[in-house]
Amino acid sequence: MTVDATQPYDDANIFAKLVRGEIPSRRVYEDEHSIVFHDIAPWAPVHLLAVPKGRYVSWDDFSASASAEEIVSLTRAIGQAARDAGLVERGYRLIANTGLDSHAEVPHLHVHILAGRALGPMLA
Ligand code: DGP
Repeated sequence: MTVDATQPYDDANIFAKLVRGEIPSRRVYEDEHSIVFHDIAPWAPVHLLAVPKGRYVSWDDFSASASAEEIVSLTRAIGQAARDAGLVERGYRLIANTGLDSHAEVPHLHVHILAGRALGPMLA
C-alpha cells in the first residue's frame, strides 16, 4: 500500500504499535518525543528509522502541526543516532517518504537514515 499523506492517522499502524511497545524493535535512541530503531528490511549496511512518538502520518502534518519540542527532538534524535553509530566520518543520507509518489508504505512519519556504503546519486 502507498500512503496518502492526507489520510487521517491510523492508531493500528505498525509504527504506532512499535512506539507503544506492542511489537519489538532494536532501539538505538529514545527521548520524550522520538525513537530511533533498526529497519527490519535494510536498504544499506546501516539503515535506521527515526520516528516521532506523536500521531503524524507524514512529514506534511508533522511539519505543519508538531510542537517545536517535537521537531527539535526528532532532529536531535537523528543526529545523535548517527553520531552514536559512527556515521559522521563517512556520512549518511536522510529520506522521509511523503505521499503517493514517494512510495511511502507505513502511515506514521519515519525518517530513513542510510549509511555504510557509497550510496550513489539516487536510490531509485
Ligand atoms: P517507507 O517505504 O518509507 O514507508 O518505509 C517503511 C520501512 O519500514 C521499510 O524500510 C521497512 C520498515 N518496516 C516495516 N515494518 C517494520 C517493522 O515492523 N519493524 C521495523 N523495524 N521496520 C519495519
